[in-house]
Amino acid sequence: MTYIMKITRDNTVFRVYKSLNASGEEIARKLGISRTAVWKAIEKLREWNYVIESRKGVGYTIISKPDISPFEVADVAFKNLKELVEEVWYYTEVDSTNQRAREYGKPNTLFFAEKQTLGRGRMGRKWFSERGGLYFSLTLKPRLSIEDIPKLTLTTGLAVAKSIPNAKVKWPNDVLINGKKVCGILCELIGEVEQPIVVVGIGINVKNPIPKELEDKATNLSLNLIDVFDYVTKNLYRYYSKLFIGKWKDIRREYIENCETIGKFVKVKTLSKVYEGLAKGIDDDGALIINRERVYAGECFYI
Ligand code: BT5
Repeated sequence: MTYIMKITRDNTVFRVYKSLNASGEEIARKLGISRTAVWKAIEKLREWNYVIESRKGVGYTIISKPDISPFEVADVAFKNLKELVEEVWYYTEVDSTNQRAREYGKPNTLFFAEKQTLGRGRMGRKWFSERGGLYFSLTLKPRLSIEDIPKLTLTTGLAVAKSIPNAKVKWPNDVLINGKKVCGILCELIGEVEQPIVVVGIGINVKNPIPKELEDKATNLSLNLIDVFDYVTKNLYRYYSKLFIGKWKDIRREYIENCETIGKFVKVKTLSKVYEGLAKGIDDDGALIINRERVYAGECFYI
C-alpha cells in the first residue's frame, strides 16, 4: 500500500505529536481540542507505526517509533527551513518528488518520498531511488533574476556538501565522497519566466542499496536518514538565506574551497557545444571558467 500525507503547521495529528509526554487532558487543553480529537490523533500516529502508551504521571509516551515518518520529516522541515516551507507532502512511494512538485506548482512546498519508482536525473537519466535513501524536492520562489538561478543550483550543492563528512562538490552540483557520487541535485524551473518557481530536487544515498552497475561510481552514508535530512535542511536554509540577502561573493568563495573540479582538466558537454580544458575557477556569475570560456551548465567529465 502507498500512503500519502499532507502536513501543515496547524495539522491536528502533527500538533498532538509535538505535544506528547502529556496526558490526553493536558494535550486537549493546550491545543484547544477535544479529548476525542487527541485520541483520534494518537490512533493515527499508531497507524504510522508509533508505539504509544499512556503512562501514569507522564501521559502519552512514545515507546518506539519508525525510522522515518511524515511527522518527523515535517518537524525537521518546519524547524530548519522556517518560512521556506509551508506544506509537507509525504509519500511512502511516489513516481518522482520533482514530478509531484511540478504538477502541484506552488512555492514553499516540500515533497518527500521513502522510495521513488521513476526518480530522475538531468536529461531524462534515471536516479535509483530504493527505500532507505533520502529523496525530496523543495519549491521556492526566490527573489532572484533568471540569470541568477545557476547560483541557486551551486548554492544547493555547496549546502549538501557541507552537510556530509568528507564530501566535495563536482561542478555544477554533484556531491562526491572520494570520487564517488553520494548525492545528485536536479533543479528545474516552472511557472512564468519573470517570476519562476524553482524545484530543487535532492537525492542522497543513505541506507538504500546501490545497484551493481553503479558500484564503482556511487557510494552511500552510514548515518540515520532523519539526521541527514536535519543537517541538509539546516545548511540549505543557512546558504539560501545568504544568497537571498546578496552574499553570493561569500558563497562563491566557499564553493571554490569545496569544489574538486577546479584545477582539473575537464570536458563539459552542453546542448550546443563541448568545452575542453583546464577548469580555472568560478566567475562572479557562477559560470565555470574553462581556459578563457565560461559555461553555466552542462555535464562535466574529468579527462
Ligand atoms: C542527478 O542527475 O544527479 C540528479 C539526481 C536528482 C535526484 C533527485 S531525488 C529527488 C528528486 N526527484 C527526482 O525524480 N529527482 C530528484 P544526473 O547528473 O543526470 O545523474 C544521473 C546519473 O547518476 C545516472 O545516469 C547514473 O549514472 C547516476 N546515478 C543514478 N542513480 C544514482 C544513485 N542513486 N547514486 C549515485 N549515482 C546515481
